[in-house]
Amino acid sequence: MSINNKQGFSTKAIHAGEKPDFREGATGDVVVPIHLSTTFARAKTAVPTAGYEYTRSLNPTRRALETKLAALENAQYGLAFSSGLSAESTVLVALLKTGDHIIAFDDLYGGTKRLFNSVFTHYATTFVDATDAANVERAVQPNSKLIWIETPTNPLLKLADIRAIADIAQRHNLILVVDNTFLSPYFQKPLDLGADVVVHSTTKYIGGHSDVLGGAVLTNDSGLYEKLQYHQNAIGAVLAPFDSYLALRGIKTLALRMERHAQNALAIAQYLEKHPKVTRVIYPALTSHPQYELAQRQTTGAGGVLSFEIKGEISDAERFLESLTVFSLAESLGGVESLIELPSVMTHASVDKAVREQIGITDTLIRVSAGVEDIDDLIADLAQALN
Ligand code: P1T
Repeated sequence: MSINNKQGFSTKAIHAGEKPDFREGATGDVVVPIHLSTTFARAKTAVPTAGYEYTRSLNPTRRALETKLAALENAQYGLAFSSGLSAESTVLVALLKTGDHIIAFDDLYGGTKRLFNSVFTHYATTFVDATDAANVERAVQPNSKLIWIETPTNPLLKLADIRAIADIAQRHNLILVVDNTFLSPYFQKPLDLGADVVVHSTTKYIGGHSDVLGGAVLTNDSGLYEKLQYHQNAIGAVLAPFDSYLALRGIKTLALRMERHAQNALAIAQYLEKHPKVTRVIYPALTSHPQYELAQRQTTGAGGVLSFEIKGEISDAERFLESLTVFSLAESLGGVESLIELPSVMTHASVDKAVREQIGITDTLIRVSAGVEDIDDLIADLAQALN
């Protein structure tokens, strides 16, 4: 992968991986073509053409996306997958063996928790409150191999100190994996802070338009990359060429979108904080967030997701959600349109109720993904539904 890490974020977002091809017979496309061919012919039996043999192993459109994503995360290596969960599964298969121990943040996307609890049961996972890095170190066992965190977490926007946890990982020879879906590389670069592997659901901010599922894995470690790339091909949960194109198209405006998402999220958080029917607002850019200082230090912006609780019962939360007209009541996040959901019933229904309550996902906790619409329309919609 040829990556110029001296360029600015948006320059890389637009140009990395998409150099016009001026070789004889090429057309100089400014946008990388969608290479739909599943197989690539060769002139000499032993020599694949330009390294391409079969699309599961390597595809030019997917490779352009992998190069672009790597450039944005300051990584040497990138791999693209068919979904965030298939990216995560490939990491877990590639880097661990039966009996290995994982230390994971106790607040994670419900589907990620389900992988640890119900799919990768041949590994042992200890869930800890990683807002305090000491809890991570206390959970280390002789068979520990990997630490898995999201920061901010889904849906409680708790933060983990990536640098502090990277130091723990290094001391104990563990691999630190950070799910950077919520902030995207525009607001946070975990590899620069000492993480070994970054994973993404590119379905969210990277795709940005709620029209393409995808996942990615980024690293600077050639040994880890070799194992990951081997398993990307061996398992085969790769991103399709057309979907790679959609993700490439989305990324070009990532910086513009993230600025607006964060601006809208802050305005919504500030509005809700003053509303008498709202009991709690969680957003890392609010000074009321318990880890406001860490957010300021570790990230360059708080992203587009916030959570809040309204007064009353679950039925009040449902009535509020069903009264909205600009926000869509839907799972997912990171698209240009504002989405809102009830984690206890929707995204985190697969987490046991007792565990949900212990970590703070109450029945009336509502998660907002602020889109890039006009803020006055978003606030007016929240106001009418609250009233
Ligand atoms: O949906 P998929 O592309 O497979 O990505 C899974 C995933 C991984 N990591 C995080 C932090 C996520 O938020 C997700 C998916 N999350 C939702 C669908 C959601 O509504 O929270």
